Amino acid sequence: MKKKFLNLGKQPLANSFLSSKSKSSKQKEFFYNLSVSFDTKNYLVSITNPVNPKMQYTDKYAHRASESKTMRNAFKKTAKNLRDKYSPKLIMEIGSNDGVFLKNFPKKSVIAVEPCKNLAKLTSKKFKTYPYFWDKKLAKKIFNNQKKTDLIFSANTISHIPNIKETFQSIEYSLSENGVLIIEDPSLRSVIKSNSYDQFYDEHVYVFSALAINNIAEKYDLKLFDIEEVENHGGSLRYHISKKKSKYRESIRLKKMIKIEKNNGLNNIKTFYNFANRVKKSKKELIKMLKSLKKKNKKIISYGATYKSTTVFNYCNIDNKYFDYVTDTTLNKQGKYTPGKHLPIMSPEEGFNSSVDYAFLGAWNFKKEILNKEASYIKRGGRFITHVPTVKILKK
Ligand code: DWN
Repeated sequence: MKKKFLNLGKQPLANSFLSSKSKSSKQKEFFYNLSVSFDTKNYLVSITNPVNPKMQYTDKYAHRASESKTMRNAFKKTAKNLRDKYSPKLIMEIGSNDGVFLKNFPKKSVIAVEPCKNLAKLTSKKFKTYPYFWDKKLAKKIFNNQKKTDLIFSANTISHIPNIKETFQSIEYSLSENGVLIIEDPSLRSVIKSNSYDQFYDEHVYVFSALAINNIAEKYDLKLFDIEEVENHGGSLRYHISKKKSKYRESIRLKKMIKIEKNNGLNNIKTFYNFANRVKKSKKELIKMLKSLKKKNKKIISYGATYKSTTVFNYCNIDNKYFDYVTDTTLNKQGKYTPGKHLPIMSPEEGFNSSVDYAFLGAWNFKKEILNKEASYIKRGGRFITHVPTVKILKK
């Protein structure tokens, strides 16, 4: 039974960055009601009413996974680890974005699946790319006449697909006998622990836990046999899944993780009601802090036009009363406006200058990288604000 525990109000699509033309157009921006539920039977946390993926993964998809050094390095390391551990001959990635992971493998041994046509166009110059949504039809198209794959990788994508049944059935069809599916997504335990409610937005239909993935895999000819905790995106889990009859056995670290999650109450609705109370408190504290800084005439901007920020800005009602603009390194976000609150986005070269007193860390998941990069800003007295895990001004 699904129980709703968090209401984040009316939200626009996180990828719906507006051009000046669309901002001034009479056509109304699309908003939906963002609430989050917990399934008391399989422990799956999901958005209560997901949006149609065709509205989300268009040829105007803005996010480029290669944009941070942290992620470029993380994907390189993951590719090496997977090569060493599984020696795959054929690797398929579901949601290959700009190819940041697959570029670490020989071109001929990879298959990319990417429904956003602009991204698929980018990678099709480098390797075989299917510009479609991952479903049964596509799995049959790829694997009807060819050997099944021994490694399917999918980072920050499986959590984005509402139809979990078809997703897993199509994976089951595509995997070889001892083939392995690797899923990596933000972990529910990290989200709860760090109060990062902005991990909930239209694209994050699910925030997975080991408990939930274990229950889901069980329903198909699949089993979760191993798990890794990784730092990516504020704390993620990397799930290792195979066919039920594969040679792989359940690892000790998986048993430990299941125990830890139970101890942290990820199988108990009360945990989520408590989380929802902390989210409300976080909103109040952030607004209080921003109001007090504006009273002192401080200039505040936001650093990183993240999809996560869409949730924060629209839930906390943060507009140009508080933030002058947002800076982002992604070329195709620059010159546009943030979804819902319409804050202008500019390049760091243009906007991150000596006039800035405070910068809200929209990309808090890259705190280390950003604080390193912006050491001179901090040295001259500029400060970063974060809401994760609590609302505060970072000293250094
Ligand atoms: O799951 C998803 C994650 C992985 O990526 C997608 N649904 C969409 C997207 O979400 P996000 O926008 O919240 O992800 P990031 O990776 O936190 O976005 C960081 C943004 O900040 C990028 O637009 C790049 C920008 N950035 C910057 O301007 N300066 C990043 C760094 C590190 C910087 O120094």
